[in-house]
Amino acid sequence: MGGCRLTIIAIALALAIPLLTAYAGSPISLQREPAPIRLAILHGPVPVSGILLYPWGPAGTRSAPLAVAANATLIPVGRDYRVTNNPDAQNEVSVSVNLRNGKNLIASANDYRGYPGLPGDVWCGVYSTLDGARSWFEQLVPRTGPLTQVTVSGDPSVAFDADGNGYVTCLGFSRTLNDNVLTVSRSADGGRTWGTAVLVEGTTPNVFHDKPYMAADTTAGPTRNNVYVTWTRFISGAGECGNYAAPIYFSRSVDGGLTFSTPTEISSAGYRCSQASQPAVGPGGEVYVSWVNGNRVVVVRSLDGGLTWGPKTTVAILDPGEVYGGAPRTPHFPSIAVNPVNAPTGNRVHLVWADGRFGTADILMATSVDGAATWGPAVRVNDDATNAQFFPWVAASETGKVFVSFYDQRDDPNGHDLAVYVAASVDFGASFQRNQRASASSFDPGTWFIGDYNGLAASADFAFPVWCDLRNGGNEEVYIGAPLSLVPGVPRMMNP
Ligand SMILES: [Ca+2]
Ligand SMILES: [Ca+2]
Ligand SMILES: [Ca+2]
Repeated sequence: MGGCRLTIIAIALALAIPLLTAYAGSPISLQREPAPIRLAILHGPVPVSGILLYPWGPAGTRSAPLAVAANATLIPVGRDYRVTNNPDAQNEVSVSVNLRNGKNLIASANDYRGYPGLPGDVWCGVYSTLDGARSWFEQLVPRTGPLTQVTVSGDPSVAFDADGNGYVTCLGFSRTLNDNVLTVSRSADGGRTWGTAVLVEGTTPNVFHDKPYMAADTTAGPTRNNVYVTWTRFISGAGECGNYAAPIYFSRSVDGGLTFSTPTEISSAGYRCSQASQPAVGPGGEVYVSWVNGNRVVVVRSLDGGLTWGPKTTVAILDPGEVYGGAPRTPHFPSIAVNPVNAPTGNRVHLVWADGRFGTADILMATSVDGAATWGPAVRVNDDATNAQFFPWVAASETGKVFVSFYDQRDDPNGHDLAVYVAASVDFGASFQRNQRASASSFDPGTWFIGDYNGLAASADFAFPVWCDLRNGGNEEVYIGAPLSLVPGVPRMMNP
């Protein structure tokens, strides 16, 4: 078991750090991810189309939800939209929906078009829509503030706060120097224009910051509009992972992204071989963070906006299975969502991950009914028993619906090509309706790097899954599934 765990950790490190390189002079020597680009095509600056009038109401109001009849769920079925349209690759997608305008979403990805005029091969891409995902405005996170120090950036994630301000994290570094900055930029116009990047953590000797993720507090309580960022610090030298340590760090902004707090560690002894953290906020402003420590899925909670943290709880010991034998790689990152609507017996916290315990990789979900103190049994979300499912994400909407999205090989007779499916629950995760396909076509991932995860946002009765797609002749693009048709609820218990 020990040897197995070490192997898993080693794989997690090598696989989960896409944007790292062994920069000269650094004691950290980490594998650079296989860049999927064939040609570095530089292009002119992305135009910004002027000032946008706010399509939503005054601060503090929310749009009328795009809801349909009670007990019916509208989720994408075979209708998707192209978010990016660029010959270079995009992958590792994040998405968030504006609670004050359900047709305004922002998405982000590693965007291998690179920043105009720089030798770097990848930059944080950020995309916005105002028409419910039909059309998208593509741009790169402006190279401002601390990002001017670096030539490469990636691992972006996005969030909207309660007032409709958008945020994007961006991890900047250099392939040849020891520059390494973690930043957040803010947009007050739905993602069309972005302010100056603000530093969360800068270059630190012997440390590489990796895989940030973010969440914003959209509650009406005292922590409303707090912005939370978590990430992994890979620290070279002796540590719990042999010759390095990988603790999880946390920072927050309480002033709308103008400043961020001094980063603090939220892992501890026994939890410093970690990766893939994700913060989430509960209806009372509770802050949860999930991550994977070796093959252990862990959650920690704060009840004071991230100042202090309770004990770690173990959700599950995942059974990882490599779907493609490493090409493309399929790490097993968990995802967390807290239902903003309480079930009749209390709040629900959901964790999903890909797991091989039932044979082929499946999407499992565990739910906590006591604020992540204890966890219920793992429930299989996918209703296909013979093919592989992986790269899950979970989101819960302000009407209490729970959605899970994932890659799925079920539509390929050879069990190889990938489609995207969504599972929806209208009973706080106790059961799921039959899975609905969200992608219009399957694609062959070949040996490309398809990222380490996809994303999902939920709004009222709608799910917006985003993913990396290779249907366009080997041109990786970001796609999104968006609402199309009414699907009557078909309750179905999915306990395997
Ligand atoms: Ca990454
Ligand atoms: Ca399966
Ligand atoms: Ca592309």
